[in-house]
Amino acid sequence: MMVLYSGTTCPFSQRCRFVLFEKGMDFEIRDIDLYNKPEDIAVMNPYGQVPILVERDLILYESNIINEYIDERFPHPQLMPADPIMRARTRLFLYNFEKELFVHVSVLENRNPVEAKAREAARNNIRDRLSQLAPLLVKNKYMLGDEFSMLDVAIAPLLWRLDHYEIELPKSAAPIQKYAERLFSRPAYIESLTPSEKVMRR
Ligand SMILES: N[C@@H](CCC(=O)N[C@@H](CS)C(=O)NCC(=O)O)C(=O)O
Repeated sequence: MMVLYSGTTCPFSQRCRFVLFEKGMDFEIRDIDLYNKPEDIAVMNPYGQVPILVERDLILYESNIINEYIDERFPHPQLMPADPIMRARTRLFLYNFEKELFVHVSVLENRNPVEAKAREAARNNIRDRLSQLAPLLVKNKYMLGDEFSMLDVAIAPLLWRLDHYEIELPKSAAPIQKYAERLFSRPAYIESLTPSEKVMRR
């Protein structure tokens, strides 16, 4: 059985919980206290971070890598596009998300004190980048069109945390809010939430 080591408020861990519940297979989630990390975390992941997925002698870290593995291991419903060109584009998009959005999420998630100025810059960057994505979601139901995909999984935990991070989107980003509600109403999304995440959003 797959075991996911997960942070109860970690957006990257939530991505993996979301995929596990979408697939509806057997797995175990082990909550890790990030303020008091068990020693085996550093043994399994040289960067000392969660999420980590363990299946027999396979140990994986990095949420997107874990999620692609789960998607290939349990192909239904398929979350990466079947077509190689679309799959490559999706990977590129995932990479862009990390470089342009989640690098700033990591600043806001940092447990060591980060300067207020740096936190404010992170919030502004996230707000601006999300606003740029809004036009895409006027006509698209999901990031890639009609089909729910790994891109939606990757971004959902950030959209859930906007209030929590004190990020206010401009009115022009209304399509993002509607899109977010669509993601949040998925049964697997609701199941993926920990009690600490449930209270992040009013
Ligand atoms: N790029 C990683 C980021 C994971 C990450 O930043 N995890 C944080 C919690 S949200 C963590 O484990 N922090 C513990 C630490 O750095 O000591 C991924 O996608 O999995």
